[in-house]
Amino acid sequence: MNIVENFDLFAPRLINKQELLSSGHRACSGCAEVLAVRLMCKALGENTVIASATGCMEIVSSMFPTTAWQVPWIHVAFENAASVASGIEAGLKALRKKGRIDDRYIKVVGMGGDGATMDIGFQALSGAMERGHDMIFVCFDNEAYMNTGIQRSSGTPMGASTTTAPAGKVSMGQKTWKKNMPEIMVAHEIPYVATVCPSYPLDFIRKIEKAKSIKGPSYIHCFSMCPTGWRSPSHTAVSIGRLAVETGVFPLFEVEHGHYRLSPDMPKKLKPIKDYFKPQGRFRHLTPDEIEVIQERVTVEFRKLAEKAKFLKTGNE
Ligand SMILES: Cc1ncc(C[n+]2csc(CCOP(=O)(O)OP(=O)(O)O)c2C)c(N)n1
Ligand code: SF4
Ligand SMILES: [Mg+2]
Repeated sequence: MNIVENFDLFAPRLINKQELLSSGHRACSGCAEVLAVRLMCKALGENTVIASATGCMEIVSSMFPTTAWQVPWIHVAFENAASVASGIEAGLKALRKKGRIDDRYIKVVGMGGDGATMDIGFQALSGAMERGHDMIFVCFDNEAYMNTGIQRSSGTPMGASTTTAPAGKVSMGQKTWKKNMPEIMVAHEIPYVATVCPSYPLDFIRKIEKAKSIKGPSYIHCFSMCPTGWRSPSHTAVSIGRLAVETGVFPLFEVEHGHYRLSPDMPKKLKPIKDYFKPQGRFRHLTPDEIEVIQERVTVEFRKLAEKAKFLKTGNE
């Protein structure tokens, strides 16, 4: 059997060919966030209901009277995607109990951008996770309020230039460190937390499938490169995602019932963050001293994470 036949035989088992977010949407060219949503849908499959906060992924996919969604999908307010998802989950449970729907397992998913998840929808998400709903929440983090014009959020990294944290003579851009959302979710003691990046599609799909298989709440934090807001050419989305992982800026890991595991895709030795900054216009203004301060922080944070993962391996360090 030649390689091509092999590929045909095994590829469908790796990635579902069915597109549940169909083409014809209006995302910018090279948008990694919409690629991530496609991968998520492939991993979730048809028996899924999605509640989506307003944001880029809603704007580009549901221009009236059209929709790109091939699964039941509801657009809700900026603040309450997690509340609506938890309500749908409770509703499905009640209908099943009354025998009004069949026994098919339906996964409920809430999704939002970094603004909808880490800032304005944070309270709703915290409540849904704490109440223990059988749902997944996915944050598509493109590190700013993109669809309204690249305003900074608590997901914007230190030193990035945005329209409301512009770099200039008196400012280096964003002056605060990025909120560590995955750790905040781990502190909720939910069964599963993971980070994903569409530049690593198999790792991405495996983690969504795992979240789907878990009864109870899961949280997925997705690195979502945005060529428009990050001032980078549209062909760089996948390579910048790889650089984020290779430099430790966005480590790939999962936390299952409190146990940390680094993804096998994580390199043994991290690249310097200047490699990650270089192709992005939003970091163009940073001085070597400023880059050094950020590098130090990334190194320390990655060490902390690696220590937690090591603890799992050896059990009692
Ligand atoms: C309460 C409220 N405030 C502001 C808005 C306007 N608004 C809609 S989407 C959005 C930005 C969304 O940012 P994010 O969640 O990061 O998603 P992105 O567009 O970056 O994908 C804003 C400010 C709104 N719809 N509701
Ligand atoms: S602004 Fe960014 S996240 Fe939004 S559709 Fe365009 S590339 Fe994607
Ligand atoms: Mg955003």
